[in-house]
Amino acid sequence: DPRRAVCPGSYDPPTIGHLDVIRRTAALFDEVYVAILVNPRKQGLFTVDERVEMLEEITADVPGARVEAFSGLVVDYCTERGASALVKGLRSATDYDYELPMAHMNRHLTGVETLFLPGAPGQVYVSSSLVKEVAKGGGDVTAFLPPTVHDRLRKRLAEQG
Ligand code: COD
Repeated sequence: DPRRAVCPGSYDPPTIGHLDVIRRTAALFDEVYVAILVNPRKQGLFTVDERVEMLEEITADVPGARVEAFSGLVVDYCTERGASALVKGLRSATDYDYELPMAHMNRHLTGVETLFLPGAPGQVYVSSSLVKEVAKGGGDVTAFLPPTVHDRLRKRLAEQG
């Protein structure tokens, strides 16, 4: 059976930090499901369909990567896809404190394991929300986004005026 991992997130928008985690996961597993959480209560800057498109574009050259949206519990998504591990990027102790209870809960629920990869050094202070805030204010965020994502962000912010 192929070894499958899931990299879940909001990806609003996906960053170079996210892509680094996805690439490194792909190097360790046969297949990687990049799973975008559909959260009806939280409206993003990008629609879920737009996030799927962006992630498909930036992972086109990543072997074994597939992009999908999911709703509900991430453990149920893992079971449906036959994935034995969740892989998450770790930026700081704050990420760890936030992620550890979920890792325990998810293992309790189905036995799925959570693996943490330390974030790429130049990207660990970056989050999707920080990138959006800085870009809205006119700051340069090219160092943190794949070029195609950067283009889309500029267009979206221009549309919003
Ligand atoms: N470098 C390295 N890692 C990064 C970076 C970066 N620059 N930026 C983000 N990451 C990591 C984050 O630490 C996170 O692990 C992942 O990438 C995704 O980040 P985001 O911001 O896109 O997504 P989040 O944190 O909003 O996603 C949360 C989940 C969707 C993973 C989580 O809420 C979830 O699994 N929800 C599903 C519902 C569920 O099962 N809930 C019960 C859990 S017990």
